[in-house]
Amino acid sequence: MIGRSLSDATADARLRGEGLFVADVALDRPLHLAFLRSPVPRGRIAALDVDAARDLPGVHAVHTSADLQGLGKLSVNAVLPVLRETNYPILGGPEITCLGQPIAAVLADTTPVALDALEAIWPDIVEPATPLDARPVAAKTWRTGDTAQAFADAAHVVEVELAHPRLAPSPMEGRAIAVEWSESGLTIWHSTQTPHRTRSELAQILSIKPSSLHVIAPDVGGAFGMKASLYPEEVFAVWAALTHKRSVRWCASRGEDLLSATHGRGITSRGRLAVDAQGIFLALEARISAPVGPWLPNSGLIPGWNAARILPGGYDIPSVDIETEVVPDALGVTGIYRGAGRPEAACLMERLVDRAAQTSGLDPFQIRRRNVHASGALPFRTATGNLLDTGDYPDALSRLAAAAGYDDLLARRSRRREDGALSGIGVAFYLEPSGSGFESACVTWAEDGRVSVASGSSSQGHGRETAFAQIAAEILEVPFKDIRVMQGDTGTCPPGIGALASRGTAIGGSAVFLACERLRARRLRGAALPMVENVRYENEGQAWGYGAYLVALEVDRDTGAVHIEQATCFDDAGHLINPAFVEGQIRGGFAQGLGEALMEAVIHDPDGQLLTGSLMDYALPRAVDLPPIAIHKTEHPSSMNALGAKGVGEAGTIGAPAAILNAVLDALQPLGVDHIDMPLTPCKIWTAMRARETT
Ligand code: SMO
Repeated sequence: MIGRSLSDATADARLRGEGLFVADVALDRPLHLAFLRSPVPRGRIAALDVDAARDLPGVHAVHTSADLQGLGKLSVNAVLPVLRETNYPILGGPEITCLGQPIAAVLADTTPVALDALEAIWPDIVEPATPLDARPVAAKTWRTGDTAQAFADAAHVVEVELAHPRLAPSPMEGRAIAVEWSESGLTIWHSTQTPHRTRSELAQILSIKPSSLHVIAPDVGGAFGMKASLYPEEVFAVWAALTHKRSVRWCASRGEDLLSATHGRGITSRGRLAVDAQGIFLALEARISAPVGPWLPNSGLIPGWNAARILPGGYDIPSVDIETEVVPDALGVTGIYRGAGRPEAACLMERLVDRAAQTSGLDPFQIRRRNVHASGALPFRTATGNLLDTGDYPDALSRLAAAAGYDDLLARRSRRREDGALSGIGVAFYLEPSGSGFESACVTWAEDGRVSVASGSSSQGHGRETAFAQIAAEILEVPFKDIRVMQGDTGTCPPGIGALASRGTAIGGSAVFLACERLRARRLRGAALPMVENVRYENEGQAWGYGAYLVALEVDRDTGAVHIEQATCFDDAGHLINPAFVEGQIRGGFAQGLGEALMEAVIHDPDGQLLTGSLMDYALPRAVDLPPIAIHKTEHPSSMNALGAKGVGEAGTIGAPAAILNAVLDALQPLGVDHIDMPLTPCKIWTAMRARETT
């Protein structure tokens, strides 16, 4: 069963509209929730008159920040040293610290009534009392070797500076929470990646017992990092249910999510690479700056950490000097978004490598093969402390070149260029560390031979239930149809961290695997059914997926439009449980990576107003925007977890932007255009071409 491309057993029901999402959960006479949001990034509320709203028929209550004093704070994964505390305001006021921050909340019999009531609230917002505290909230430096000497000795030094726009993760289902109140406790349906964390964080913030909370992540319509942490609006919904002893529901609109759900990326990075006369890398210097809003989601420090510590990627560079800083702004809260710093690390490194290739007169494949860790060099501890576990990096590059037909592509590019076309080829090598820590599984083998697998990991539509059933079917030699997988429910599933950081199969799957192995061993020793095994599994370290992508494209001289003609992926996701799911992850990740490279950007005007408040303005890629994607794989099992799996959920979002960026700049190289920041829209490309033509 392991290694077979079964289709997702849960997909059919969702496709037919038979799924259960938070908006579908039946509640008894719930109060519906709507938030008045700050129209400015920063300010002070001089007056906030809610009486008229409170008096409207159908309005049950209106709350402001004064009602929510003394609550606890969200915990933060301190992957970087934290330099100062941040707050976790549930409702903003009197100080407003962020655009779109909720400053008043209406609870009403229906959503339309709640929304109407917002119109009856008139906030008087004046200049903020204090300026934005722009001191970094976290920072770290990594230094090894004599970087200054290496730069002094270098035959060439190349430099790159990149400004990544902020991106809106935009899962199909927005943020949503439904809270059922009863005397004995709350049942909470939450569209989340981390149901157990929802329970523990709510208990901590609201000072209540975790045992009084039952959290269910039902069908979750995508998340991409945006639903890995609790939002103030969601804490408010639970607080309101407790306060009013009523059930409460909140489902964010698309506009609310674009404005106030976490944004990803937004990082700026600078790098310098020292290269010797043979094109060997000597030293890397990098400076990363990651924006954060006024409060930190659980994983709020991850992007700034990953964007730095994943450098220098898969390359063997003896000296590094890398600094990262996480710096506040008031444009909106940022957090993890599929890739979470990995794409930023890949883009910086891969641009530097292409520049170095140009300067050294080497082919992009040649310079990469010369500088990645040699075959047989892994495991390898990098200067930033990462243990690259398994793989063959030069082999991945060679096999990508062969699979893509690189020599033919080079010949075609030459012909096209002779004809005056702007033809480009881009290559990128990437690393994808998957998460660390624990996940758990409780596997029950019943007397009738059926098996139930309760996992602490959760799913958001990526087929976890099917993959875990494949593991159990393989180890226990039980028919696939006799296996039931439960996840996403704190009432029926053992603890877990959840579905993020490409950890589900590597860690959650390993817990299932080990529980099944123990059951099998007991059975072979003659034990009778029923049997139960509980496993809490902690991996030995991160599994490092990697790969190399190639993109061939043409830029239209007249319009600046990019037409991708070929996309070839070569990935190592370790031991594969379900190859079709792996390819689905790569394809979906590639689509999001293409969106990042070519079209997506959260844009604010100079006053801090959001200009991309709807999907008419924020450009998500559509099916017609995607080229055919050829996916090739290899399997070097990870040594870091029981299954030997590596994450692949983020591969496409890491490899695609770097490869597309390199390909577009390769196409524009004959014009002398050597830098454009993403997204590479026709307008930006056209403007850059024109600037060259007129100078
Ligand atoms: S950005 Mo992912 O959900 O760790």
